[in-house]
Amino acid sequence: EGVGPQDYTCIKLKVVEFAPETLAALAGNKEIEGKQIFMVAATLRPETMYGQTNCFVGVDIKYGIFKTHKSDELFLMTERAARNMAYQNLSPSNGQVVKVADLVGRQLVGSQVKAPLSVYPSVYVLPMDGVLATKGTGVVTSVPSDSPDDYATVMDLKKKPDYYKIQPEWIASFDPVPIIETPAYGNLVAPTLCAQMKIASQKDKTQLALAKDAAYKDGFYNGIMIIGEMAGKSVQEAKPLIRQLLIDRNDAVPYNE
Ligand code: A2H
Repeated sequence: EGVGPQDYTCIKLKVVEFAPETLAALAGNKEIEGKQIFMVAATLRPETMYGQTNCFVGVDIKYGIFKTHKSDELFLMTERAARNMAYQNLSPSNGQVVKVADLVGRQLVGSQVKAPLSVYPSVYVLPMDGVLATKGTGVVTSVPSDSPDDYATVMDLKKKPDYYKIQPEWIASFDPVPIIETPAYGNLVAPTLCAQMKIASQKDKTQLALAKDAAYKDGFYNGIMIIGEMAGKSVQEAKPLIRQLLIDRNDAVPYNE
């Protein structure tokens, strides 16, 4: 965990189709009938959401579906996040946590969600080893163009779909999207850094920590948006504007921990 409070943007990825395993786990559950269910992903880089290619869960992490401040919307995330949200006006009443279903990450893999701003109309839920149950919501939205962790994981999944128990087509045609241009690493910062640093897998933790640092600094201080509503603006300028745009469209909520 970081040293101080972290200001996240929680992106609402609307479930468009649950995987058969999820549906089996939810069979007969009356509480979810007629409700919109969102997988909620905490990010520090809302300006990168144009480049979402999938959503990550930890296969052994326990998730729940929770009532929210809106009667027709349910959030899928860890119970820990639901408890924090209950004190940030994101639950039915202050401090109240209402869980309507229990799920395990592996049951969610293969589900399809709509990722706001993404160039892909819908994306798949896939497994990532390093998702922490103790940070954010336990759901990570994946932007392989700008996050070395996401790119390295996507490479693993493309190389070994059987090992990760996924269908190749859940990721094969979802290429990283150029969304930010930087002088040092071009318009695909994470793939460029991973190639330069010979990072081949999400297991290369030491190298990935260095790449993450370099990508974050170059993207934030020197990046220019090359896609979407803020194209032409610097990342520093675009970040709060895109965050607000997502919140105004009901596609995100502010969240701190
Ligand atoms: B970021 P910090 Cl493009 N477990 O979003 C592991 N990682 C998690 C997580 C969890 N439970 N919850 C959030 N994260 C990731 C975008 C992004 C992110 C880009 C580049 C860098 C980056 C797309 N993924 O983060 O420890 C989320 O990934 C690198 C810092 O609180 C979130 O932002 O600093 C970031 O880690 C939060 O990490």
